[in-house]
Amino acid sequence: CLSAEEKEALASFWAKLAPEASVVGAEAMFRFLEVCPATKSYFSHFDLSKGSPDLLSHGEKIVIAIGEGIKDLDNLSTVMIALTELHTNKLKVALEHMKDLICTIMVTLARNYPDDFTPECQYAWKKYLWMLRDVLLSKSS
Ligand code: ZNH
Repeated sequence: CLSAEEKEALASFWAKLAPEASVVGAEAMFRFLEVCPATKSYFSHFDLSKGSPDLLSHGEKIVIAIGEGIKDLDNLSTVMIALTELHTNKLKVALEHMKDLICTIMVTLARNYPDDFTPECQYAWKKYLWMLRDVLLSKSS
């Protein structure tokens, strides 16, 4: 569970990240596909070259969804209901792949926001993204 300080840290980080959602999201996706090449088959209909329009658009969707969660941390499973259905039941995303994406997202945040991504902030992000992972990969249906 997140403390009030951690929620605040995520909210203020989100204010910086939101305007750059597509560029930062595309970088995270490009890294993810290099670090976890087995997942390229999920995106065979995309242009997977660095900074491609497909990666910008998909990266933005992922980052915006992360932001929707930050705005409503106490209701994460409700906010994510459609994305849980997609990732758990339709795509059947593996836990290992979800972990690799979370890792590449954190590396991308650290690289783009070196001053803001303090160890305390990283801890809050880790806790939040692990909560999100558990919600997106719920086994409840
Ligand atoms: Zn995912 C999709 C988010 C992880 C795979 N995604 C998606 C979307 C979103 C997301 C928002 C869109 C939806 C619509 O359109 O409706 N994801 C997300 C997040 C995360 C994720 C937030 C974490 C954190 N995913 C993931 C992983 C994978 C995936 C790990 C693999 C492995 N997704 C996916 C796919 C899709 C998605 C395949 C579809 C794409 C297209 O478009 O086709």
